[in-house]
Amino acid sequence: MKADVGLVGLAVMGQNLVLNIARKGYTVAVYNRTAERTKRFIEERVKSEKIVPAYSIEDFVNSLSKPRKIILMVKAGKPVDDMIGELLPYLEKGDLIIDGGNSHYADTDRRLKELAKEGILYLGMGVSGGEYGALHGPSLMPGGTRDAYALVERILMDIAARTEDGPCCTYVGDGSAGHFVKMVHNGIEYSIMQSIAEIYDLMRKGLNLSTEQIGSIFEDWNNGELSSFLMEISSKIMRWNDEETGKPLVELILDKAEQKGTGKWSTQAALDLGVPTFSMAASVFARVVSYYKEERQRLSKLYHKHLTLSESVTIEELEKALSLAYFLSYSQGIWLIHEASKTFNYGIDLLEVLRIWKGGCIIRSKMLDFLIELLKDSQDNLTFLNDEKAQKFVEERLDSAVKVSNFARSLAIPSPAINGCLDYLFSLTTDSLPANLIQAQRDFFGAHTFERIDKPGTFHVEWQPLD
Ligand code: NBP
Repeated sequence: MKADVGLVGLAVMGQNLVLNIARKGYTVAVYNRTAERTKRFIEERVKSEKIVPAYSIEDFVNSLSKPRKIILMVKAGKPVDDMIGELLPYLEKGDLIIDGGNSHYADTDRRLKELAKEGILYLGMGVSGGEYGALHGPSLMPGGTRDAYALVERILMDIAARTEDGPCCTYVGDGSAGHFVKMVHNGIEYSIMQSIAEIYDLMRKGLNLSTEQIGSIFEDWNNGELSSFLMEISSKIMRWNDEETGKPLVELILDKAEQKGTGKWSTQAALDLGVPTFSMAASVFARVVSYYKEERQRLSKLYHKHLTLSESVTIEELEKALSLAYFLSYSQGIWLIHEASKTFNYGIDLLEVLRIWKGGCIIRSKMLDFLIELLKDSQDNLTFLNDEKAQKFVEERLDSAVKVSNFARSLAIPSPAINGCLDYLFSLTTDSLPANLIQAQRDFFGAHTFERIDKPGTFHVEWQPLD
């Protein structure tokens, strides 16, 4: 009997996704570039006959029922092109390749076009939820043609996470829509993670709370409006003690944050599309600067920041500040997705995007229900801010967020994500910005012209004699 679906790439994500698919009753053929990894997987984790290993591309492709459906879970970038190149000679028109990795959306568009010429269907699918999600139900963000999606809709719906609103999978849109949405999902993730990290930093350095105490507070918060996957894991991390030393492990972890690129790509896309994702960009830079550990160590001995301490903050104020940061992180991301959908004709339904983020994925949170409510009220409320309920929500938390920001500033504790969120909000809700001076400066040195507020037209002034 032929397999229903094939999967290439048996690292963390691939293995768990295969087990998930097989548990849902499908037969899966598996292949990995390094045969040893396939053997180990079969020996150590596979108990079901529904998972069939293949040790050559030809055997793998031949073991699949037609039209063939092949999920790639290999490292993003060249490995995806390499695998497609190896598969192509054995595929037939109408077969489907699904790239489930974190590919850059421009690569997905290129591959879609190249494969369409060969008659091969292609989906770029965001998969969120890490290894646990892959095994127990991820949030799936497939994009490409509807024909291609129709071939695998049932399987994807079956393996996705479920909430009371249905499976966390939807046809996201045309072209690279799925990978774009997954990329921005990760951009939001960067902003929320950084905001949580900043609050933790303030709690330990500003309020002198122990890691244990911070863990209890995070646990409490996870039962309230901050209820979310990232809050839940942060509370667990705070309570995790190192076996060897008995100390909280988090305090023993080197403060150099790694990144794989999706936050940077989101920021690059935001710059290209003209969307002011202040805190997303700041969170990428926060990871970048963390990497300069030796430089930071040297300079920290040189600079003694004798600042005037601002009024301290309460736990409730920290909670409100973080809640506002969550809200504004989603706001930036949804706006960015909307702008991309317009520019690239993705045809994305933002309500569906919010819905499929409710389960399985890293940025799942209780707040998504509130955002869905706001967007349902007015479909063009892309920042969520154009709504009385949102206005009330923001105003109830703003004082606290500003107090938190001031407290952090006065202690010289960096808080780029929280400040990025505040600058995003303040900039968007300020009628008069100092961009008038920027325009005057541009006209002064470059004759770039300006508009006026008191009459129509384009103006230029000879600010200084040329000779
Ligand atoms: P990795 O991103 O670490 O990739 C390892 C896999 O890629 C192995 O199967 C490896 O085969 C294969 N591979 C490489 Br590397 N180069 C190859 C090539 N030239 N040809 C064929 N195969 C090649 O694995 P992962 O962490 O499971 O992630 C898979 C994808 O899912 C990535 O795009 C990742 O960004 C994305 N993703 C990961 C997570 C997560 O939590 N890890 C979450 C969501 C999405 P080998 O065994 O022969 O070296």
